Amino acid sequence: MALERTFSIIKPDATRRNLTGAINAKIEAAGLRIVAQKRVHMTRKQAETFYAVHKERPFFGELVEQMSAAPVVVQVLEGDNAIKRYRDVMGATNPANADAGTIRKEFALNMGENSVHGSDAPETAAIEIAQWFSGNEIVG
Ligand code: 3AN
Repeated sequence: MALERTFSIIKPDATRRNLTGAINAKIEAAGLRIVAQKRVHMTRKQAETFYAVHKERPFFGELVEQMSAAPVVVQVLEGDNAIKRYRDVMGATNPANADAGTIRKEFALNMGENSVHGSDAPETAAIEIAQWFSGNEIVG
């Protein structure tokens, strides 16, 4: 198995409800190591840049609004097949379709306020990590 890194965000709906520790417990129980972490309040511009791939989608404005409305926790997670492993523990985008035991099943409020983000491929993981962390902030 390949040791990988993925990028994670604990979103405003979760930080507001004081769920950072509960979500980190699920991340660690899934065998992922939190090798970098910081709490930031995204500007609208940062949220627009981060989600630029979705800019034509009808929910883009709402997504940017939600992501910049309150602090988030950005993280780098490391482990065997970290990208898929984290997607599995996150659960489906729509919490109604998420498997039991996943973060979104337990904590997400709806499709938009779904508590966590995780990279979907190695290329996006590398880009997203570099957007938020410099090399010396990641300690594996
Ligand atoms: P995922 O986060 O599961 O990879 P994406 O990449 O399709 O899902 O969507 C990015 C984010 O956009 C989601 N986490 C969610 O916050 C929001 N989103 C996606 N689809 C919808 C939708 N139909 N309505 C509202 N928000 C959405």
